[in-house]
Amino acid sequence: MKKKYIKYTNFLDRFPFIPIIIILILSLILLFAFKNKFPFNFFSATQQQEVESESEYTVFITSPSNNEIFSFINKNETIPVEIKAKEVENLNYKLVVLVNETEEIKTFSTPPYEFNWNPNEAGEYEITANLLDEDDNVISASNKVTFLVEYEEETDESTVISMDVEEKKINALSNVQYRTQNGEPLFSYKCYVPPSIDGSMSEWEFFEKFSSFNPTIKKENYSSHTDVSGIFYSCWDDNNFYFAIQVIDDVFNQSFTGNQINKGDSITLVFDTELEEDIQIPFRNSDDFQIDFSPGTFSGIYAESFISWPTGGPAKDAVMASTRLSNGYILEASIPWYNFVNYSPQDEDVLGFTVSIFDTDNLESTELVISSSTKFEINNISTLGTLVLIDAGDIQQEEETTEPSEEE
Ligand SMILES: [Ca+2]
Ligand SMILES: [Ca+2]
Ligand SMILES: [Ca+2]
Ligand SMILES: [Ca+2]
Repeated sequence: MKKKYIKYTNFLDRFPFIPIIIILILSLILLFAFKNKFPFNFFSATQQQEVESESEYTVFITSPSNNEIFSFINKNETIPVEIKAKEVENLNYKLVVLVNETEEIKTFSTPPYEFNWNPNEAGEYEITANLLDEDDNVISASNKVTFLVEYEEETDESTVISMDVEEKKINALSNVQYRTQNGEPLFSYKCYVPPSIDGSMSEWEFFEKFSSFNPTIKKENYSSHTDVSGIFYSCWDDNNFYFAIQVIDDVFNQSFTGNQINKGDSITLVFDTELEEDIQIPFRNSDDFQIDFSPGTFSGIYAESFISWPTGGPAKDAVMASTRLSNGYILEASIPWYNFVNYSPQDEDVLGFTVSIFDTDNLESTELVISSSTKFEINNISTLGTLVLIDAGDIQQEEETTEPSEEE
C-alpha cells in the first residue's frame, strides 16, 4: 500500500508561531481600546494622567483631588482649595467657586485662587469653578472634583463624677456673671494628690479633659487637626495650679526663650482673678495674669515659663516637664498660687481663663493660635473664657477603688 502524501503542507503548519503572533496583536489592540474607554490608574502612572487632564482645562482645580477623603475630628477643620487658571487676560473676569453646582463659596477677582473652605457637615461634595465675564457669562468651566468629608465622633465625654458635683458646677455658675458668649466654662477639680510633673499624662484621666480648641489668632491659616490641636487637663490645690497639655503639631519649631517664647511652639494661659469686678473692662489690670510656656527645644533648652503680664520674668518656683512626641509634645507644669498676687483659690471660684496653643511651623513667628475660648486676643481680657475651680472630693482615690481594672 502506498501512503497518500500531502505534497504541500499547510502554510500554518510550516509556521506554527504565526497564529500566536496574531493572537498577541489582537489582544494588544483590545487592551488599548479598553484602556481608552476605562482609563484606570493601573494602566498608567497617576501623575501622568493628572498632567494630561490639567492641560485640557483653562480653569483647573488642583486641590482637593478627586475622590479625596477628609477625616476630620472637629468642625473647624477645612478643605484646602487651590485652583489654577491660565490665560486670564481680561481683568474684569472673576472666578466663582461652587459646591454641589449651586452654592457659591468663594469669588476671586485676582489670583492666587487659594482658600480654606469649612464644610461643617459630613457628606460627599462636588466642587467646580467657573470663569465669568462682566455679564456673568461662563467663559470657562473647570474640572469637577468629588470628595468626601467625615467627622470622627467627638467624644468629649465630660466625666460625670457624681450628681453632687454637677450640682456644684451649676451652683458655682448661677451666682456669678461670666462671659457665656466666649464658650463653655472649663472645670478644674481639686487634686488631693499632686500630679507628678514628669511629662507623662498617665494620672490625668481622673480630671476633666478639654479638646475643643478654636482657631483664634491668624485663624485663616487653620486647615486641619494635624496642623495643631490639643488635649488640656488642669487641677488645683491650696498651693498650686497644675496643668498638662498634649499638643498635636506636625512641625515642631521652638528656638525662642524669655519674652519671645510665643514666637515658637508654645502655650499661653491667661487668668482674670477678679472676673466679676472687671467684667466691663476689656483691658488688663493688676489681677490679670498671662503666663507663657515653652516646652523647650528638646536639645539644650529646657521647658520654661514667662509671666508676660503683669510682671515680666519666669513664674516663681514653677515646675515644668516636657516630652517630645512623634506628632507633637506634652507639657506638664505646676505654678504656685503666690505668682497670682492677692489671689488664693477657693472652691467654686469662677475665673476668666483661656488656654491657647501657639503654632509656628516653617515661618519666623506665630502662624496660628488655637484657644479654649471662641475668641482670643492678647491684651483683650473681654475675649477670655471661664474656669471654675471645684472641690469634688478625692476623685483620684474614688476612681482607683471603683474601677480597679479597665483593661482586660
Ligand atoms: Ca505626670
Ligand atoms: Ca503645625
Ligand atoms: Ca482683671
Ligand atoms: Ca509647630
